[in-house]
Amino acid sequence: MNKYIDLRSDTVTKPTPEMRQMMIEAQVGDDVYGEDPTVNLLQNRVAQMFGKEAALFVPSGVMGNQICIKTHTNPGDEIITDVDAHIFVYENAAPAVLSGVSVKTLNNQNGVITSEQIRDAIRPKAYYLPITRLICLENTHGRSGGTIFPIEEIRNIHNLAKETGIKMHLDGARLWNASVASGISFKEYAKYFDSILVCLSKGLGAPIGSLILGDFEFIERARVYRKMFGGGMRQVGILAAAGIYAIENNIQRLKEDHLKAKLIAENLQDLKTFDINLKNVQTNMVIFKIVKNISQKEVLEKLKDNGILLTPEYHNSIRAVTHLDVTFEDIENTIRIFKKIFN
Ligand code: TLP
Repeated sequence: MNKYIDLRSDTVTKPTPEMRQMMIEAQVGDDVYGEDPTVNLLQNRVAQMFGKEAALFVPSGVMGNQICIKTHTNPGDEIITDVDAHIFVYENAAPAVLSGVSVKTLNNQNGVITSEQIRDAIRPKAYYLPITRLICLENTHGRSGGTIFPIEEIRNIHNLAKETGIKMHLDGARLWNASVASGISFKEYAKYFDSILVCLSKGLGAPIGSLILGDFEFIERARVYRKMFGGGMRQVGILAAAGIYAIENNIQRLKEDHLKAKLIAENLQDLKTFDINLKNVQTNMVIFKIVKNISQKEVLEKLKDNGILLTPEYHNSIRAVTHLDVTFEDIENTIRIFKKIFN
């Protein structure tokens, strides 16, 4: 079988032999009793990296986001996020189903919503209005092509949140990428949020696993909802070990993924079939907007026939994501094949 160059997502990476070795050697215990030493080690390490009191290992990014929303809110509350946020678009309306909250969505510019927009969106206090309880930001922002949320605007939003008593959650599935690209530390990003989700199973190359971060009290309450949502896991140190390997070895190398995305974008920007916004290529994604009379489906099929996999995106676009399992040679081939098929 021919190997595809799989640029659909950084979630497609497979654990390396070194990572698997750490998984084999992991010490384990029953994590529902809090007795898995490897899970505890991972949680402590990541909490420290982000300057937070505590962390909780969860199976997926979606579960982590939804546990945080549940922990922050009461049924009938409202949360604010942007119209393209993963929490709103790709999580099966879970805030409505699992937390009973409404989602007020704001238009974004390259993934950014501003403190002014949010101020306008906060509900006044009246018994017949939902209570605005939580602001959710996403960094990097997936649907904008991995763009970095500017720290200045995070600070402005944080000030507004403090002033109005509203909590802040960060979907930081790819916060690693934002930090490596911007040079802003995890701690600096983290200090503005009451809860943070980070994923080990994206650019860091672990097969599974995310963590939520917050203060002790928040994480203790979150633990209840992790169990309620079916996320209580047992001898899961074998998975946490992959996470420890990932944070020890695969963070700084994200720079390479970012370089690969830039190479794709810069080399293909002259093709007339697509419009690529180079300014938005800030981390490991490239969005190709189709501007010629060819359907998204046809573009994806042609690429697949030539051994390249990409995903459809909204606004008649397609998305390429670079990651650990694509080599520089794969990138060269991708550029060559694009140039061969499209003009
Ligand atoms: N994103 C996936 C798809 O669901 C779109 C991808 O391929 O990019 N937050 C963000 C910002 C994400 O991009 C994702 C996954 C999640 C949360 C959910 O993580 P998982 O898949 O672990 O539940």
